[in-house]
Amino acid sequence: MPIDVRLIKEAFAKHPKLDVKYTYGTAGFRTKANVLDSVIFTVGLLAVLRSQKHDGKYIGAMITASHNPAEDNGVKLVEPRGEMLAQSWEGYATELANAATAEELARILEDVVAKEGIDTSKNANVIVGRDTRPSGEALVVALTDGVKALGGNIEDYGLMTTPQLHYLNRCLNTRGQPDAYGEPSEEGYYKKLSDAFTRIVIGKSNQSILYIDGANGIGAPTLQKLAKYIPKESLSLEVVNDNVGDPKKLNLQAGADYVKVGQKKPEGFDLKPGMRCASLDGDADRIVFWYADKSGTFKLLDGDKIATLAAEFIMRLVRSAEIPDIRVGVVQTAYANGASTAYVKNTLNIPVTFTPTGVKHLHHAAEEFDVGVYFEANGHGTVLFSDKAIKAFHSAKIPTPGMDLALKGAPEKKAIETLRALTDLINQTVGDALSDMLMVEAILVSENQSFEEWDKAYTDLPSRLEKVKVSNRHDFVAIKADTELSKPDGLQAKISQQVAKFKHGRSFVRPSGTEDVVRIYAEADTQENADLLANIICGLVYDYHGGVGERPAAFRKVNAEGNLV
Ligand code: 16G
Ligand code: MG
Repeated sequence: MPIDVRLIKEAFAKHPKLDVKYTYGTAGFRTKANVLDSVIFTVGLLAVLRSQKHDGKYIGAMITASHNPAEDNGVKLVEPRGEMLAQSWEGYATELANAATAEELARILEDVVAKEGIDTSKNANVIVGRDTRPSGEALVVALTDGVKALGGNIEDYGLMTTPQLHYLNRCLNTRGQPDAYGEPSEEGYYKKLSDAFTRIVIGKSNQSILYIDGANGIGAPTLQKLAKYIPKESLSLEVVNDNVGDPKKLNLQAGADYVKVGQKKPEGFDLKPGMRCASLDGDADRIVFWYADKSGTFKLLDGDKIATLAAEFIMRLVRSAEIPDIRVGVVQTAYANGASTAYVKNTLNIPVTFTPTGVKHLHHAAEEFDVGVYFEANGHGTVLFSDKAIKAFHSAKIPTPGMDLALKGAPEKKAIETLRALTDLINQTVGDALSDMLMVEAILVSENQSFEEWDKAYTDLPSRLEKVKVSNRHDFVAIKADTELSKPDGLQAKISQQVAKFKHGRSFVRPSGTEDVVRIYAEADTQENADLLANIICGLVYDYHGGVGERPAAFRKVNAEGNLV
C-alpha cells in the first residue's frame, strides 16, 4: 500500500518543521521542549514503520528528557522486547525529523519502506508513556498524529517511568507466550517486583529506613505506589523530593545526576551519620546510593559499586546452588572507576568487557554472558540473565527437607530460590532505578550488610569529570570504547604524555552525545592530582582544539614540550 501523501500533508501542516537541525542521539531526541513538536510527530510516523517491520508488534515511545532541566523534553523508541531502537534505524529518525516539507517527508518514508522491505498493509501498534514534564501532554498529541497519519494504532499509557514503558512493551509483545514477561499493566509491574523482592527477604531482618530522593520527578509517585505492595516489615521507604506539582523543581538540585556529578547530597536532606539514602533521576532509570560516614562525610555508592555488589552476590549464589557452567561477566564504560575494574578482575575474578558510553552498547555486550551485569558509573544499569541461566536456575533441584538434607541443603535451597527470584526482580529490558533499588536492598538484607560495609569492598580512585565547550565537538572522534581519541590529530599523544606523569593516572576525552560539549575524565592517586590532570587536559583541549567562551581560570597551560607553564 503506498503512503498516502495527502494524509501526511494534512498532518504535517499541524506540526510544521522549525529551522532547527535535529539528531537522534544516545538517548533519542532531546532538546528544548518548545522545538520538539514536529520531531515527535515524525517519530510517530517512524514508530508505525518499525512496528510493521516487526509484524505489528508493539513499539514503545517514551517522552522524557531524563535528568535534563524541566524546560527540555525528548523521545526515544523502544523495540518489541524492550531494548533501545536498533541503531540502524537512528539515521532514519534523524532524516525524518529534518524533512522540511511534506513531500520530502513522504519521500523519506517511501525510501525506508523500500529499503527495509516493509509491508505497509500490516497493522501497526504503538504505546506511549511520558514523564511529569508539563510539555509532555502536547507532545503525546504530536506523536499520536504521526502514528495515525500512517494508519497505526496508538495506546496512551499516561505518566510512567521510562523502565515501566520498556516493561509494558515487552509484556504486551510476549502475552500468552512461553516467554511471557508479565502482566501488561502498572499494577502487574508493582506486583512482579514486590513479589520477587519479598521472596528473597522473607524471614530476614530488615534494614533502617531508606530515604529516596525522587528528583521531583515521576520516580517519586511511582515509588510511593510500589511501596504499598511491599510489606512494611520488609522495607521501610521514605520518599523525599516528591514535588511533582511544581514543574520547575524537576531535577533541580536533586536527582542521581546532580549527586553523582557534584559528589554531594541533594536539597531536602538533613544528612546524619548512619542515614541510608538514594537518588533517582527524572525518569527513574538511574539510581545512586549515598550516606554519611561516622564523621559525617558524604559518601557515594555509584553504578560501579552497584555492579560489584550484584556480581559478587550472584556469583556466590551460583556457586552455592552448585549450578555449573554459568558465565558471570561485568560490562563497564571508560567512566568506571579504575579501582572497581581492578576489584572485579583481580579480587572477584570476573571478566570485564568495556563498551562506549550509552545503554544500548552495554546492554548488547551484557547479553554475551549468562549473567551479564552492566552499569554505567552514573547509575544506569541492570543484570541480564540468558535463557540458559534462567533454565538452569529453574531446573536446579531444590533439596527436600530430609534428615541429612535439612542441614546440608538449606543454603543451597535458599540460593536457588534467590536466583529464581532475582530473574523476576531485575528488569530485563533496561536499567530501572526501582528494580535496582530493590535488588540492592535484597542483597544487603540477605548479607546483613550496612552501606559502610558495602562501601568497603574497594576504595574509589579520586576522579574528576569536566566539560569544555568547543567550536565543533564532532572534530573529536573517540575510539577503543571511548578510552582514546583518533582525532583531532596529535591530541591523544599529548594526553598520554600527561597521563604518564601521574601515579594511577588515567584520562580520556570524548564528545558528549547529549550536550554540545566535550567531556574530560581524569583519575589519579589523590584528589589534587586528579583535579590537576583534568585541568591540564581541559587546557589542552581548550587552547589547541577550538575552546569557545571565556577560558575557565582553573584550566592549566602546557607548552609544546608538554611542560606546565
Ligand atoms: C544518555 C545515556 C546514558 C549515557 C549518557 C551519556 C541512555 C538511555 N542514556 O543519558 O547511558 O551515560 O547519555 O551522556 O542511553 P553524554 O554523552 O552527554 O556524556
Ligand atoms: Mg534517565
